[in-house]
Amino acid sequence: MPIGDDAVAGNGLLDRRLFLKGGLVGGLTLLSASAHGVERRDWMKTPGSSLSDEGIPSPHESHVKRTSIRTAPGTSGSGISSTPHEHLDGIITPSRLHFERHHSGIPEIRPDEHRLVIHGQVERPLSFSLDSLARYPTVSRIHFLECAGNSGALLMPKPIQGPCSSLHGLISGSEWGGVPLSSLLNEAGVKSGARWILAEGADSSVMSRSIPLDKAMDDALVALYQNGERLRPANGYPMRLFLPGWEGNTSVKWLRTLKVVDEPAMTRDETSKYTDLQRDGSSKIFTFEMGVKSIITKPSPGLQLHEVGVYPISGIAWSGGGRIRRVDVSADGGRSWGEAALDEHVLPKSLTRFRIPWRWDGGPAVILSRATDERGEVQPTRETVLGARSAAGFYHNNCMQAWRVDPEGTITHVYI
Ligand SMILES: Nc1nc2c(c(=O)[nH]1)N[C@H]1C(S)=C(S)[C@@H](COP(=O)(O)O)O[C@H]1N2
Ligand SMILES: [Mo]
Repeated sequence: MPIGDDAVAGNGLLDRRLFLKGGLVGGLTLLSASAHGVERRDWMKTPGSSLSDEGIPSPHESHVKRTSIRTAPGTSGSGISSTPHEHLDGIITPSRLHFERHHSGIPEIRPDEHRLVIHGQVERPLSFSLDSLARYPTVSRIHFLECAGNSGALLMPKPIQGPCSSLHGLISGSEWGGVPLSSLLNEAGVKSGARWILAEGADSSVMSRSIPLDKAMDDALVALYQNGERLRPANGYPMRLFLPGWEGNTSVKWLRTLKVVDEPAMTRDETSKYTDLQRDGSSKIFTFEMGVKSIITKPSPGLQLHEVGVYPISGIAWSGGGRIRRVDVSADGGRSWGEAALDEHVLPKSLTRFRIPWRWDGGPAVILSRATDERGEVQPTRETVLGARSAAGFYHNNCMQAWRVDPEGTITHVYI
């Protein structure tokens, strides 16, 4: 193994192409002389269990669950649950592990009684049942959904310790299927002069957001499907607005009305919440697009390195502005960088999986990743993000995340 020659950056980062050549961890998987593993195990000696009408994960994977469930005092349904990225791979989050954010729990909607109404400044107000909506031309697209509060903990004065999901679990990736909103708006006939749409959900918080008409006519969907099946109740059943690349809050779940209007309605979730407080006391408002960002999911806190040797570093990168162009990784706290390999599916406004091999020599290391999107936007440092912001703000943080690997192989969250 010509590891010395294959170094691309300091402290053991190796050429991403080594993964393609194979043989990197050969020493671990060499078949021993006793050929352990070839003998017939007990599960080969009797027929297996029966068929079932629903697939469930192996009981040996039962620890892979949504994590960090936190609710507002006095409620059981207003809060968050997080995607366990430290246990996942690829770019699609299984629906059962998609993060949740509810402002007043999950409504139990009877689909045959639910309607989507488009009204306000339109030529023809329309009301859709689930069945009538399903007859419109449908598309499916792979996109991330990220809460604006994701990674907000990194703006706290001291690094908060916890698994990757407790810091960055409010992002997930899915294939979303549904009707382009533009076709419904065209049918309703938007009157000239109208510029915004007020979207309202059917939960008891009646969550509402004002959406610029341009976005609604661009790539917005009324989503009915997630990862090939009907939306799950937690994610908006029977229908939700889905705005690719924009803060999760704008993707109004349990969508019931779209009112075409002249001006934003200045709802609670676009004034007192989801705005970015600045040091001078002003607030940035309507900062919809999620910035270019990446996190290393493996190795990460809670996972443990054992013997010295080669490990894959792997993570996810995404940008609300389009495709990921490249991801660089450092194993020496940002002094030197090596370019990671990107998995085959590099899609706009979608999670992109990156990987790079790393030879851990048993010494301390600080690993971090830095994404660049197709517009050339580069993931910023924590200092840059903090910039002019008030310390009280925590939304829309896309700063780089550093993990420290100590000589015992345990991993902690550090600021660099
Ligand atoms: N009606 C309604 N829509 C909503 C919410 C809500 O509480 N009610 N939460 C919003 C927030 S803050 C986010 S981040 C996303 C979360 O979507 P998910 O639960 O499917 O992950 O839904 C958004 N849409
Ligand atoms: Mo959110």
